[in-house]
Amino acid sequence: MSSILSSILPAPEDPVLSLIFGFRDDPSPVKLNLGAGAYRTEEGKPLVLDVVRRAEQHLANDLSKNKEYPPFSGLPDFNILSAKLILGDDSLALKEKRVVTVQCLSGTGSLRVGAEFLAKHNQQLTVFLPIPTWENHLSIFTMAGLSVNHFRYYDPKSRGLDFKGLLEDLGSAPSGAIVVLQACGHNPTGVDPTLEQWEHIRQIVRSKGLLPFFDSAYQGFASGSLDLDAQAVRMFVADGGECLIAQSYSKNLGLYGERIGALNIVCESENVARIVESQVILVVRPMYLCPPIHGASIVTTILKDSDMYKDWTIELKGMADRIISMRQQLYEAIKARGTPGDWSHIVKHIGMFTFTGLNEEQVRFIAKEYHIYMTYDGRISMASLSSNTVPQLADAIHAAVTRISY
Ligand code: KET
Repeated sequence: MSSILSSILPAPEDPVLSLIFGFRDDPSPVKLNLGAGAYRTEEGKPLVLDVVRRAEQHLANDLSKNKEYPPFSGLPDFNILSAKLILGDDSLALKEKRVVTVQCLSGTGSLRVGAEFLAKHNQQLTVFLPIPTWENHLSIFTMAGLSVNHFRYYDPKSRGLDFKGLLEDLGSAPSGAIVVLQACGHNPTGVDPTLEQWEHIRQIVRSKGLLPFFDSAYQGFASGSLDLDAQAVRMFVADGGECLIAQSYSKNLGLYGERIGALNIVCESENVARIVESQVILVVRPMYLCPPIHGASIVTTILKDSDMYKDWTIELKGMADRIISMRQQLYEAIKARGTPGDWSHIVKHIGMFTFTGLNEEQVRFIAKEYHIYMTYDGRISMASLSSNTVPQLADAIHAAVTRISY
């Protein structure tokens, strides 16, 4: 009998997986994984937020809850509360019922549903991604059938924003093209535009008739404030134009494995929104019928209850502040070692990640000699560091920079 499956070629080696395997197979007791974008406590452990535990207990005790299918677009209360969280309680677009919100499988699922919807309905099938960006963006938009183009974002020299390059590239994008913008805490660089720069970006996006698609994976995780981290999105929504927003609760509520998020599509009128919603459901239904309810029930319980909501904002600020303090500690530890180069970008960057500026050879050296693992582009997750591990990383960076050309 001929085999169909045995002739399949293996997938190309994934750099992230080889990093994970390298870490897994390293027998060193001091090994440290800074590659994964997941929050860790000072003790290096995953964190389940207290408020999440309370919400789960509340749900377990509520015997009126059942396990019926939700609507294709997810739990209605979850959708309304999520839209308010990103757009603000007093959002005019929400009052005018111009926003379609669909509960999706976290940020990734929201991006994918949005990309599939656009591939079917947008006239212009080109999407512009920042250089660099979260590597999964490329696969998500390509697999949905859109053709991917890029715009300049990060300047390796200044380790900051290539603002001029960004404006030039968006300025020459074809009208109707989709532009992916990370709402805050840019992954992998840690570099966000200032509010003033966002305003320029907004003007160019609107004057060229581009369609902004925000990826909001880190709301509250960057500055510690849910409202401050939503400012860029709200600026675009306030001008009355169209946009898409993919929301994730993986990081800000630590619900990584619950796969809970939402896609918001801001339309020009209530009528258009109704039609858009009917079409988004046609994307969702043949893919997974409807989303799972547990994660959405946790989020809804917290967003509905003012005490729980308040407690969440305190825990969230605690996580963001710990990350910010890791930045300061790492910067000072590197400075104390007299490591060559300017390392101030570590404290200037924001959010979960920092682009250290280390090259691939240095990253491999650090893994081999210091048992610290990061992605080959030199990205480290600040959220996986602790006061105990900062000296180990500072030693490793110092050795890599002084021994291998920088
Ligand atoms: N957008 C960005 C920018 C992002 O960094 C992630 C995850 C996501 C969306 C999707 O997350 P979700 O859990 O689907 O809501 N980033 C981390 C996860 C990963 O790639 O493994 C990371 O970069 O490490």
